[in-house]
Amino acid sequence: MGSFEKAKNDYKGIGVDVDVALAKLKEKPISIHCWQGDDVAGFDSGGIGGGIQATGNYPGKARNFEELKEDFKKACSLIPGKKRINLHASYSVFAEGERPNRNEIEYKHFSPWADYAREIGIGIDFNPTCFGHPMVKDNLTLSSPDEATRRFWVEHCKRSRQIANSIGEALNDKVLCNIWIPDGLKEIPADRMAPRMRLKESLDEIFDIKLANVIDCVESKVFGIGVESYTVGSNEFYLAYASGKQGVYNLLDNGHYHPTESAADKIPSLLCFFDKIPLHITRPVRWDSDHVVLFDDETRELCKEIVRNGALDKVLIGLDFFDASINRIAAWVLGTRSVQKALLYALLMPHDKLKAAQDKGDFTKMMVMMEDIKTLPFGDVWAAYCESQSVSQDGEWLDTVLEYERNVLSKRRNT
Ligand code: RNT
Ligand code: ZN
Repeated sequence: MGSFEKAKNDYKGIGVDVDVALAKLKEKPISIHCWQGDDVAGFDSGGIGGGIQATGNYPGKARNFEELKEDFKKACSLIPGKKRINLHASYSVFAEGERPNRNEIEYKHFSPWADYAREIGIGIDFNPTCFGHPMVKDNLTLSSPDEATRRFWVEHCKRSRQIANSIGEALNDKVLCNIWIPDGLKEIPADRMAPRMRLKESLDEIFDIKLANVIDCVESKVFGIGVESYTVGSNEFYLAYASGKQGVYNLLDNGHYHPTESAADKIPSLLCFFDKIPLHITRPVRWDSDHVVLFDDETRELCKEIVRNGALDKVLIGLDFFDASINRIAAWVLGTRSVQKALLYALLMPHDKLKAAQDKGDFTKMMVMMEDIKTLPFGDVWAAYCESQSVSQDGEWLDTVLEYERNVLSKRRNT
């Protein structure tokens, strides 16, 4: 018996059908963030900011549209399953001599991305970019007391939704459009409510019209660098907003909660009320540091909650990390494969049996079963999946990335 056949038998022994698990895994798209490829720099020369930071200076980052596309494609070739690319509005593609401001962008600045996505057979998701721009005043955008500033960002977000809608139309798909803003204060505020009322007003205007190809969502945060004392778009603010606003969803980013909070636990809570949960999977190390996602306990817990609640179609999985200290293509590949492994791990659990043990109050059995699963031959199933998807195995794909580094990345100057 081959090792995969033996693994299948072992999982059958606990009541799990490996083929069913693999069939589900290969249909689940992961939205891979374009911004790992260039440390969130973007093409409109805004750069990063807004309380987030990419640390490190590993050479060879993508400097333009062509390079980012090439790098992303290389990463995709090493990742099994369905993929999407998550774009930020700062990745607009404009003609020589043209430089649209963020409140002037149009679909034409993103149609080259739609062509690319079609060419490599993936979907697109979208985000307005409300950071890294001179119109961010005192770390405020949609909640700014300065009306010109607030209007600028409202216009940017409105246009971003329209662009997302046109991308959806072009690709015959639904595009997730996520609003995250950096707004907050470094110091203890004198007024915590007025900025939130202004944010609410801005959002109401932005979401004023329904767009057929867009899934709208808002992303909260706990704090950012330089904005440690107050975040306008807090968890409670956005959760309440999304509950009251038809068609707007609450995005969970597991880096945006207090370190002892479980982001996984939030998934079944929201599933009681929402038919969709957009999710950013990241790895916060002590703070919202956005390290590369690993096949670790936190990622597994997130995926268990998705799978055991039958929510593979409801939870829209995206990645959100930006590590500039390692090969950026390896970061993409490792982070995405880690999430896929965690999904597979969760798909290979006998959830009905575990739930039954819980309901019967048989916590001994529940605990022992959960522990026994950990030593089953998971790696053999993952290896069989990679083979069936014609992508390199663990232990092999890094060589391909390093060859690309030698031939392509190392030739890039000034990065
Ligand atoms: C920031 C949010 C947000 C960004 C990206 C670049 O804390 O997580 O999602 O990381 O939009
Ligand atoms: Zn995020």
